[in-house]
Amino acid sequence: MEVKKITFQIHGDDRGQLIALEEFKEVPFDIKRVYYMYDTGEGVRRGFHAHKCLEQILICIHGSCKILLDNGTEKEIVPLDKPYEGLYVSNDMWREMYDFSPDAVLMVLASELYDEADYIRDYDAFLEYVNKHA
Ligand code: T46
Repeated sequence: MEVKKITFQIHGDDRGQLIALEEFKEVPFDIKRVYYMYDTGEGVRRGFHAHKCLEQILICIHGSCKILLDNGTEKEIVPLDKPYEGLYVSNDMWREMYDFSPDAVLMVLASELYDEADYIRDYDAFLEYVNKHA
């Protein structure tokens, strides 16, 4: 499976570092929504779903976590621990997020507004969906 990590340009100077993200530049889609998770409890695993029509960039802007990506055939574990690195996650990809450090802040840029109907939360239904759309 091809994992798409994007390294963002760091605008650093003697005051510190700054990352700027613009749609269709660093981020390959129209950014319609931003959300982030923090204070994730020890041992917690989140996600356990795929999307029918959603592109996202996951950035661990503080601390660290791991992302499991599963396209129905292959699985890949991607560690995220750099505020200047984004993980592109397409639709049709089962995802789980885990191993959050206590200080982790996982920020997500999304191509669509929140829509519960876009979620596939059952793993067998996900496999059926990807096989049908292969
Ligand atoms: C994804 C992974 C990486 C909203 O009201 N609006 C939102 O935009 C989102 C993302 C969530 N919510 C509500 C829905 C639930 O009541 O927040 C609650 C927690 O959401 P959820 O259980 O879906 O969170 P995760 O961490 O399992 O998954 C999230 C995204 O939902 C999902 O699209 O790809 O992060």
